[in-house]
Amino acid sequence: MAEINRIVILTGAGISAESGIDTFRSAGGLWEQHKVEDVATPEGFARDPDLVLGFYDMRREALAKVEPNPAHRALAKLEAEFAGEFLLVTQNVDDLHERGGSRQVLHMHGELKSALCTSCEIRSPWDDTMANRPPCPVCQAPTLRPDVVWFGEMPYQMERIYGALGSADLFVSIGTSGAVYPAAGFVQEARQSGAQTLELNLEPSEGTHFFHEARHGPAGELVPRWVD
Ligand code: BJW
Repeated sequence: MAEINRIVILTGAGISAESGIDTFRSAGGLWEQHKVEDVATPEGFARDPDLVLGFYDMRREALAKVEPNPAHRALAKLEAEFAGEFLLVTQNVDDLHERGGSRQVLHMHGELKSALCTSCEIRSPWDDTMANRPPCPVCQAPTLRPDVVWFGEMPYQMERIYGALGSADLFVSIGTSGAVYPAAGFVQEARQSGAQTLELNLEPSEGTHFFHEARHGPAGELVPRWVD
């Protein structure tokens, strides 16, 4: 293989599964427990904000009880040791990459621990006081929402991501079903630009045939083995 100078990694819910965070589409996953149109669309939030806020409160409480696993730590080690350009893009709203030691993480679907004001568009931390549903700390409007990307909304920092995919030598997708766009299309974007592409997932994803190579098994085993 040619020399690798630029790596883009994409992670999904599967990388946090062994830490004890529910994935979305597995049996018993979040979309079996909740209707996606009720809790992960702007229309659902407009209809019943309390239901949606409760769903994200529950996810935040679950996050407080878990720890990063060897897959998160292996990616932090790769970032620290790799001399070239490295971009870690996650679809996850948890903070397990950061707690596992990653320094730069691009959260394309937002973050559980962040609030977004729909009036002034300022972000603020989602801390314990938020259980009382306070107004925006900056403009005082009662218009705070979870700072996450729902269906029909534009994921964050797409220009930066497509820029990195356009010059990547290696694209690695970890723990994602390939069911949600635009992330599901990153492999084709990277391939078109000449990158080698690798899938590391429990099972073949929906887009597994787009990858040059696919390895299947638990991320907690596959990722450290690949990094070492
Ligand atoms: C393990 C494991 C272990 C288990 N080890 N692996 C075509 C083009 C563009 C858009 C569309 C399109 N067709 C339709 C759309 C619209 C829509 C979409 O994709 N719909 C699909 C259902 C078809 N997309 C959107 O609306 C997006 N916005 C958008 O497209 O804007 C316009 C635009 C166009 C073009 C360019 C740019 C913009 C927004 C999508 C927002 C998704 N939001 C959510 C919720 C976020 C907040 C929250 O967390 O609550 O994001 S939905 C949910 O799915 C969440 C996830 O990030 C996302 C992906 O899920 P993920 O991570 O893949 O999880 P799972 O459960 O699906 O898979 C887990 C995998 O892990 C499985 O394969 C397991 O096997 C594996 N696994 N254990 C390794 N131990």
